[in-house]
Amino acid sequence: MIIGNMVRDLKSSPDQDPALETLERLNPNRSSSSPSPALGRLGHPGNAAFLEELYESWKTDASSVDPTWRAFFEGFELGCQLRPPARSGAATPAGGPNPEFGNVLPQARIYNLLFAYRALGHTLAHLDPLGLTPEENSDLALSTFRFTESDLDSIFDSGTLGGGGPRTLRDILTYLKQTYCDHIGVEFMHIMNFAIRRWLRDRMERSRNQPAFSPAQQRRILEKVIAAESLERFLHTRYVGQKRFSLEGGETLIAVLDTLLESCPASGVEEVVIGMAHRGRLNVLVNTLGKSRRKLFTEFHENYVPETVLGDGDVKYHLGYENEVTTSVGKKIRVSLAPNPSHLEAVDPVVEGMARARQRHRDDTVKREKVVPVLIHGDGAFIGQGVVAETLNLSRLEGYRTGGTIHIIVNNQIAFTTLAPDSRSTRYCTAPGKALGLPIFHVNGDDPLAAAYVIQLALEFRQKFHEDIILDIVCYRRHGHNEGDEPNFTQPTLYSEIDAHPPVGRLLARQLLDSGVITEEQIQKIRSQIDTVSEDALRESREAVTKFHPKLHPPISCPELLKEVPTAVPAKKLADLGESISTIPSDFQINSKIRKLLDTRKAMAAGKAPLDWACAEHLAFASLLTQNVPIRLSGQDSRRGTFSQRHAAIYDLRTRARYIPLKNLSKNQASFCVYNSPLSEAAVLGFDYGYSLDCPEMLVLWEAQFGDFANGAQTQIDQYITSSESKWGTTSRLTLLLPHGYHGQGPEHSSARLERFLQLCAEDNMAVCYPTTPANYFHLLRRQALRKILKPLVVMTPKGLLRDARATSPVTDLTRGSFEEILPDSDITKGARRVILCSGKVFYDLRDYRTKNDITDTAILRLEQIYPLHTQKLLSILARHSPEAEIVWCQEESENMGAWSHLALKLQNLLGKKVRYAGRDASSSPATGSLAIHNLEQTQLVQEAFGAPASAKPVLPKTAALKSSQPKSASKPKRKRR
Ligand SMILES: Cc1ncc(C[n+]2csc(CCOP(=O)(O)OP(=O)(O)O)c2C)c(N)n1
Ligand SMILES: [Mg+2]
Repeated sequence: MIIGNMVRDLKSSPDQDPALETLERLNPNRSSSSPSPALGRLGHPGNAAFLEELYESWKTDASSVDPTWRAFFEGFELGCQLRPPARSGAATPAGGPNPEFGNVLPQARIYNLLFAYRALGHTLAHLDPLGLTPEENSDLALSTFRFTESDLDSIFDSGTLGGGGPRTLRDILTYLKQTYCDHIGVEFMHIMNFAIRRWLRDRMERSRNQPAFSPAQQRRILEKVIAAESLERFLHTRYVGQKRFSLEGGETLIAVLDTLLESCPASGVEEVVIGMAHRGRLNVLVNTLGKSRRKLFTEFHENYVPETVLGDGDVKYHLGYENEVTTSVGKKIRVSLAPNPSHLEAVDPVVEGMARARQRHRDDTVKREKVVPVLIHGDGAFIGQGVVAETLNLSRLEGYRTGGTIHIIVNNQIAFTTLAPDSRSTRYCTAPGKALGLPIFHVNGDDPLAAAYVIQLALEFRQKFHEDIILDIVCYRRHGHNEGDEPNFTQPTLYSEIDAHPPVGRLLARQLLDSGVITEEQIQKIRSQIDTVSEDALRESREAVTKFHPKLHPPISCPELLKEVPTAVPAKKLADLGESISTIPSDFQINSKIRKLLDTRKAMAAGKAPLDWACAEHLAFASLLTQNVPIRLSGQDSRRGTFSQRHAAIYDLRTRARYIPLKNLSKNQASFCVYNSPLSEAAVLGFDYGYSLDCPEMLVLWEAQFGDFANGAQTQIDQYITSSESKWGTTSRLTLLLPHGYHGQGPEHSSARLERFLQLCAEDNMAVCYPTTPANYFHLLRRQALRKILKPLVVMTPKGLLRDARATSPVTDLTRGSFEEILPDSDITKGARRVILCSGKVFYDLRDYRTKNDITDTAILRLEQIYPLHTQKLLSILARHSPEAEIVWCQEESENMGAWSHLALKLQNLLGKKVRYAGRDASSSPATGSLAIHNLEQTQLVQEAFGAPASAKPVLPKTAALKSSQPKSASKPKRKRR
């Protein structure tokens, strides 16, 4: 019955974890996903009896129960025998006894104590180099567990603590404090996976979270800290006032990264991909990646002109770098630092994509243990930027996993001039990691050995569980935000403390001197060696710089962008591919509508029915895959397609087993990866961009649900996709599929903001296309995959046209020709007296109007590629028509949107005459919410393109309403359709 009571005690506690503590002990092999039958029973009323049965059995024959039960009963008996005396009336410290523990046996309260320290010990940890000893946490006070000082020498079963066994309460507390309240504070009890929690607990308690480096390792760690300090000091004195975003106060980072690289060979890691922001970047480049000091100092010189970047270049603390680093045991580790823009944390998903691509190249797509992504964050940015949460959310998803990222936060406890109370609503800046159930280690930045210990543990954890982990280095910032910034304006008291605080290198040197690990002479030698290297490099860089002659580079241009790429596919091949993409295993039961769709696809590919968009896309993909071009397509609901058009994945009706025809074309085909992405734009687009950088052989496509949602990833578009070639010389063939087109569905579903992409076009940085036929889309996709040059492609893709009979192609258009940047008019081929230029969907409305109204003097040309504009082709097509022909630009987007503002001046300069605009008026929101108004507007703009007189235009209800509300005195009423 005693045991029965105890289980009841445990169950009666509102805090279930002490019970879990017991349960964990009872069966350490239990994982959260597969509860053991025995523990399953413990959750039921019969569990006390069950325990007693076991207890009896153990008493009769100890070997009749498994070893963990044996340990439990031994401990339990011990606990009962050594039951402490009843409580005296000792005074209770702050917080007072927890009434919940009123009737709980002392041994059970010990388990509660263990649990409490594991969960909350970090609140007492000494984490802040500038801070005082943390205050008492009443939740951890002895009295809370109904113990007093007089219990300290009583012996209890110490549960799972460091291997368990009997210990005095005093020893238990010391053990817990050393492990959880010293220079490492750890949050891990929120992790719901028991196996992980247990592993962490045992790993930490075994070592009491105390580093145990050999003397040589300790000296190496000190050397790294000194190297970090000395580089900063050198730059500070030689380049006074120049921005470098000093690492001072956080130099421990360099020791941590070194320890990480040193630990790689034994963990099977061959490559590390790092993403980081400004802070300490120069230091990481030199002291981690081995970039030469000479090169760095050269970049500081005022005459410096980037050698490798053709265009505008970027500031030195944004540049990327890649190198092979040799560890102390002579093993080589590939280390790269991704270029990053100023926009904090934008680099995160890019690094994840790069890492995944590199894993692919190293044939590491299952365990993902050879390539490790490392993201270094600032405290302000980690909690503040949404892309952090988006990136964390990618970490366990099939299409985006990288086997675990090591996050390191250089937590200098300030963001520019902003302190934590204005920066976050959480205790720690690491809080986003908690949502994912990640282990979070906070470490005092003044203890590089502790931080190095944690990074070793982090790598071990990552390699074992393939999950993200966070190391938060709590440090400070020695100077202002940058070196020209005066921190005393805003943080005078903090900075007087920082001014008085000894550098971390000095503290560690003192510690190692005291423990006899190093001598003063050795330390001096390290310092002087590093300084000599810097001095030599400075001299060399000054010599190198005299050879620089600043000159302006011509803009990048890429005439190949307009070169024809053969993309046709023979009819027989298409028919065969059509067969493959519509064949499903015989034991698959599929939806009858899908069956019909596949049959239609087969007929289309065989030339028996006109091709639609989805079929053309499938055939483009299939033909590329069988030409050995791998494809990755990711986006929200991309497997089916937002408009239920693609159906790249087919599901069995009974089992939901998935079949992807494009993966099953032939034995030797390239891989086809299609993923439904999470509901994120910034992280997913960033990821796919990063992937495309390091997988240039692959056609990587990112698809927006509707084109306008791409603006959630505007940072990735502005800072990476469109400008990275100019800034960093990085190129990519990433393709963006952005559903676009006005169908009267309202402001939010009409526009992919074509104008934004066109505004970003310069120096042949990318192609922006708005194809009108499935055939041209087919050729466009193939061109993008097959041509050698790497340029991003932005495609306005259809919505309504997906099922519009007008927008189909004969299969013969796939078997000949190539992508047409400009489609001439196939009906009015010459002599037109008016030429309407347009792009995309509005073409069909224009053509219908012309047919309906029997107009024979107007040609309609389609700019299928708006950038770069094929001006020669355009001029030669226009030359077939009357030289006096009126040229009209017609678009369905509002005047301040679409392609008009990009093209107006360009066309006028090219043609030497004005181009008339026919389209919606400028508007603040892209489209009307009313279908009726949309239809009226659409009719009107088409009429206008054909020169219909203004009086013939229908009067819109909205216009009338606007007019009546205008004050009488208003001059000429402005036409306003929206
Ligand atoms: C998205 C974004 N917003 C604002 C800034 C301007 N900015 C540059 S550094 C910085 C402070 C960053 O603080 P933290 O993340 O703690 O890094 P620290 O500089 O302290 O290392 C700010 C606000 C930026 N670079 N990016
Ligand atoms: Mg900071």
